[in-house]
Parts: sequence; C-alpha cells; structure tokens
Amino acid sequence: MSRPVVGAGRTAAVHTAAARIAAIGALLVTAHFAAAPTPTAAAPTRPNRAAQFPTPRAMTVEVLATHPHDRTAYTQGLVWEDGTLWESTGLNGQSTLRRVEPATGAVLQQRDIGAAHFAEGLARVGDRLIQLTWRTGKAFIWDKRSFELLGEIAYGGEGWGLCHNGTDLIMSDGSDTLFVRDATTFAIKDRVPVQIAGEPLANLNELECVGDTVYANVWRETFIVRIDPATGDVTERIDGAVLDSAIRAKYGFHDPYDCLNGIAHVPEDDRFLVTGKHWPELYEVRFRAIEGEPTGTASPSGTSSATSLPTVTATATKTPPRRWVIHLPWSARSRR
Ligand SMILES: [Ca+2]
Repeated sequence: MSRPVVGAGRTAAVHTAAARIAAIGALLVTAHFAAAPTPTAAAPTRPNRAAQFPTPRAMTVEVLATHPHDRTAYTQGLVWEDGTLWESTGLNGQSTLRRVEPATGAVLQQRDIGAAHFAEGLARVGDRLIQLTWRTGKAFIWDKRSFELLGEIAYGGEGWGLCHNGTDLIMSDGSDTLFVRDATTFAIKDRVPVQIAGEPLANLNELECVGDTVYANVWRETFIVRIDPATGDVTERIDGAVLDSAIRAKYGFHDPYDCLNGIAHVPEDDRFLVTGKHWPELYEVRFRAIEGEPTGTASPSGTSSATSLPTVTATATKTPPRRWVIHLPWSARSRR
C-alpha cells in the first residue's frame, strides 16, 4: 500500500509538537485502515469492458418429451425440485400459485392471488416460495407445501422474474438489469447490466438459476438467453422458435402476448422444462449447440407423451427476431 509511505513523508515536514501528535494519530488511523482486509461488500469485480464482448453461442432446443399444460395458465414462473413443479400465473383476477403434475399438466394444488395483484416470477428458498407481483410492489412468501402465506416483502419498481442461486435471489424488472438481492432481507446487493454481443438486452423476464449462470426468457421473443452474472454477458442464445412456431400452428393462436415464458431446470439429468403463456404444452428439452451443423435444423427427437412437433428449421441469428415487437396502445400492455 502506498498511502502510509505518503503519510510518513508529510509527517517529517511538521514542526510543532501538537501538529506532530496529530500527524502521528492520523498516520496510525491510516495504517489501521491500510491493514484492514478489503471489505467483501464492495462492488464485485467487473472485467474490462473495453475488451471485446463475446458473441453468444448459438443454441437450439432438442425436445425430449411433450406434456399437457393448462391453457388458462398465463405462465410467469416455473420452479422444479425433486419431481415437484410449481408455477406462478399472472393477469389480474387470474393470478395463482400452483403445484402441477408435470406429466399430465394436472393442477394438484392452487392458491388464488387477489385480483389486485398480477403475479410474476417465482423462486424457491429452502421451504419457502417467493412470488413477485408486477406493479403492486409486493412479494408473497409461501410455505412450499401448504401454500400458507408466511409473509410479504415490499419493494420498489416492477417485478418480473426471480430465481435463487443457492445464496442470493436474482430478479428482473423488465429492463436490461438483473438485481442481486439478499435472500433473507431482499436488499439489493448488486445490479448487473445485461448485454448481448455488447448491446443492452431489455425485457428480461422469467429466470432460472443454474449453478453460477442465469437463464432468462425475453418478453415476446422466441429465444432464451444464458447469462453470466459476473459480467452481464449473454453467453448462449437458445433459439426457441421451433417451439413457438409449432404451438401457434397447432393451436391456431397468434396473440403476441402468449409468448415463450417459463423455465425450470431439472438437475437430475440436466434437462429443462419450458412452456409459454397460455401454451397448452410443456416441453422437456435440452439446449444443444447448433454451431457446425450444416442445416441448423432442430428436430424434436425424443419420445413424446402427448404429441410430436414438426421439424422446423431454427435459424441462428445474432439479431433477435422482431416479428412480435409491435407498437400497441398502453391498454394492450396491461396484458403483459
Ligand atoms: Ca424459473
């Protein structure tokens, strides 16, 4: 440390006894803080952003199985643990917390949220489930088994997605920033701007923490991103257009708000469960690199318990598709 050396030089120039005492005191204080360990609560280290931003790895989804999913569920959050699937559904008057049987889509347990709230992201912390609301600044804490309300958390801004990485909660609010929150106090510990190939990526929605990484849906987009929270860089771009196209063709709906949303990691075999808002199907998938493949074709290949998806060419592009990004009046945005 250079600071004590500078202080010692200044001390030599002091002539009066009182000034010497004061200077020695200051030196001791300086030395004390110089010897103290670096506070761990300081902002985490960020890499040099002058360095080139990485290009996300192009990925697609490999469908392993297809299961029924409640078409009335406006899916906002999915959480898996040991064969149990919890789901948070949104819309005012239709918001719920659910326990769902993955293979059949049957709703085994449900807690209705008051019509004043538009439920959003969901995360499990131990025996508790934390459920966000969109614009009412309140998170509900539920017992994961009984669905008993254990408490509420107030927060500022909007609530979109939520996941727990074993230590902290990661939250999205529709912007390009992920918020790292204390899992007990909900206090913000860090803010992580997210960028894809150097460009801010807004509308981060439902989240899934997997190890040190975070997977995120992007509102009204057909892709999922894998984010490194240490840098904010998108490291993988998973093209889910094969799912979106198939479900729209099969069920004949075209509402841009009924978009791909909902990610739950199944750690037992490193699969993911994904679905969408009002989607009648839930998919067991693996994310697979398509780099080096001649056609970039995603062919659902697993056994399907309910149906099979057509083969659809998944185009891996750096630029996110914009076909559903349309300008709508504010009233329509209340469907978020
Ligand atoms: Ca999730």
